[in-house]
Amino acid sequence: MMRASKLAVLLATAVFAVAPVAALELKAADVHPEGYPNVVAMQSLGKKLDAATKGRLTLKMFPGAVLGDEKSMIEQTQAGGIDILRTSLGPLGPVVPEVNVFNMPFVFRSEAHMRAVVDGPIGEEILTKITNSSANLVALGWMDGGTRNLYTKKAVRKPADLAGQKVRMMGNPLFVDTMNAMGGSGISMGFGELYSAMQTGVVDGAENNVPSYVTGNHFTVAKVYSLTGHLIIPEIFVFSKAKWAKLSAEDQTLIKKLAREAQMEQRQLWDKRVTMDTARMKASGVTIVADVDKDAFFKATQPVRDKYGSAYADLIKRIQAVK
Ligand code: GTR
Repeated sequence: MMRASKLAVLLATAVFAVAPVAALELKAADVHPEGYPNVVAMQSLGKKLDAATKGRLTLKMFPGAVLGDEKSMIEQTQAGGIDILRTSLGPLGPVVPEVNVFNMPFVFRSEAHMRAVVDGPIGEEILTKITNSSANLVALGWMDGGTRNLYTKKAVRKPADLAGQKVRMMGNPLFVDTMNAMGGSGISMGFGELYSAMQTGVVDGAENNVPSYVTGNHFTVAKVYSLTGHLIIPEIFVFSKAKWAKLSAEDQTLIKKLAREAQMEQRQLWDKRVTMDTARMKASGVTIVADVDKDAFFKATQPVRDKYGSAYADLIKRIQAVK
């Protein structure tokens, strides 16, 4: 006769073998609305995940900041309320200070330089730093955030043009310091509050890439877009560490693979979107100021790079060495 313990093991194995693996719907979030390149790329990751796991893992997107501003969404992801978040690296700086190297003014020479850095070993290294930090996040990949330029009601060609202008910056002291060094007065607030803050004159303007300037309707209020190019900030998508730990190693590998694909897909969508939105802002009468003295802004912001970059001098040298 079979021993009772052996029977129990067999029964348990049988139950395990037939029990369906619980389906899991991952909650994804973005401050941008439906149709924005980052949102589309994340939804595409979700569709591939659904297909690869035959519906066991799915993704539900909460776009348009319905779950709050970026700072709050980062906190929700740390706490496990959001599973995947696409955020600018900007507001992640106060949580994981090492990422501030990428947030410094003029640290990248161009968007092509930024892409080469995030696609290579340094990009991987920063993702690992985030994952290994105490932030409770697993960093999965990068997205493109283009080049941030200044927009107010006046043309900005040199630091003196910013005198007395209140400019909204993302929530990270580094950015307030950057705007102050550039000659303006930096005010930190959430992206969602910005449109009405500009309308009511709480701020005179802000700075962002073309798709955000257009999607946020900011181009209807601050109609002069000056190509200061002071920040080229990559965006990132991160996973809640608590939820990540519940996934099998195979699922984790699959998600990492799809994350890399999303990184490349978003880039194609991004380039198209920049072209489309540039045409849109021109058609609606925005003045684009191209003859900006970028060298003057570079020099003016040196104290910011000294303050935030001195601890990472080697890393900065390696970034600069990337072709
Ligand atoms: C955008 C970025 C958002 C958000 C926003 C901002 O370029 O895609 O994630 O950070 O800027 O200025 O708050």
